[in-house]
Amino acid sequence: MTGMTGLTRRWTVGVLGAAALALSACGGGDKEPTLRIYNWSDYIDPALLEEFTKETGIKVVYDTFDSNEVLETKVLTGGTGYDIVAPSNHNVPRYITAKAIAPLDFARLPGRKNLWPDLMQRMEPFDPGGKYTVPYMWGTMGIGYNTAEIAKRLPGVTVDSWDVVFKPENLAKLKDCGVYFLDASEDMYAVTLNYLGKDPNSLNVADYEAATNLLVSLRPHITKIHSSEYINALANGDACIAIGYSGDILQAATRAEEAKNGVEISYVIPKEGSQVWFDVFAIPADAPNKDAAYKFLDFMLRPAVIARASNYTEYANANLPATALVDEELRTNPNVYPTPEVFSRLFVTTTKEQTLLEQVNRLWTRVMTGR
Ligand code: N2P
Repeated sequence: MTGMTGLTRRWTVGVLGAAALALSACGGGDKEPTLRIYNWSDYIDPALLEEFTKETGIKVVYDTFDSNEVLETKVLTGGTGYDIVAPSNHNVPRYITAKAIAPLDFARLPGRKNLWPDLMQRMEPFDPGGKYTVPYMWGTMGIGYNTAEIAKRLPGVTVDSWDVVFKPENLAKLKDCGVYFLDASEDMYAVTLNYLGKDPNSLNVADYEAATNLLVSLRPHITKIHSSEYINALANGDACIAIGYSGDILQAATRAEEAKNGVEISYVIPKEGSQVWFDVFAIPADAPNKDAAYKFLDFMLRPAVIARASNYTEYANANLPATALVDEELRTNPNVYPTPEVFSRLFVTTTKEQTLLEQVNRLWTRVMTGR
């Protein structure tokens, strides 16, 4: 990790490592081809980037974001300088309409044959024929919690319902041990609307107002609304409950285990149902190094490579032959590779018009400020 600007974190992987960085800092190393990736935080095994660099001689500059809202604003504006970006399914149609991402040349992606037909089918409404995107990881939204701390505060309660986080009287009892919600308006409204018995893909602003009223009433009990800090907060005991993304919460559990700090974190997809999402790689229309982007996409399409990415991130990937290569514990975990029963409770977020999103984002400001 070599630097950080705002919400963006940066790693640089050069062919000659530190020496190359020093050279480029004084203007001597600028000749080497560079691939600039903008991906979600905690979403790749850094060793894979090093291997890609070793194999291709392409230096990787790797920046991270932690919400679709941040990514979309940048990519739709253009001129990001990135060669690879990673939006979620429901954002993709807006990128395509805005011509912000480039159609893919399939001839340059022989590894596409490994993509899981079922996953491609699920992406069909967002990117028909997979013309613009290559699915990367997919997962769910749910609740991550510290089993001991929740048992102390909500004795006898099985954490299997959104009631635990969406009933103000429950959340009030958890406030003292740390409560984190995602700062991701579309994702958060989807699960809140679903909890309220409304269409999680409602196009009706009044439904979003009702969801906002609930979230604002919970705000005094929420420690922090943030989309990536909850991993460490759960792992080190600063948070006892979080609404988050499946693999992130599994990573929190792993970090706590590795730290041997006595913290045990569990993940649940609540019984009322939740969102399943699919993150994809795309090449911005104005990407400076499309050649490097294709090389990277095809590298990530190798079953052995993407299986390692899953083992590290604890998210399912979209590569069929890779499944057998994913750690058994992960590929048999229904929270990672959902069974048909779990799948029947999941919904997919649809693409909304910009005008509705603007109204929704204004309402989200009320949630953030608690007013
Ligand atoms: C990775 C979170 C990705 C999930 N930290 C959201 N699509």
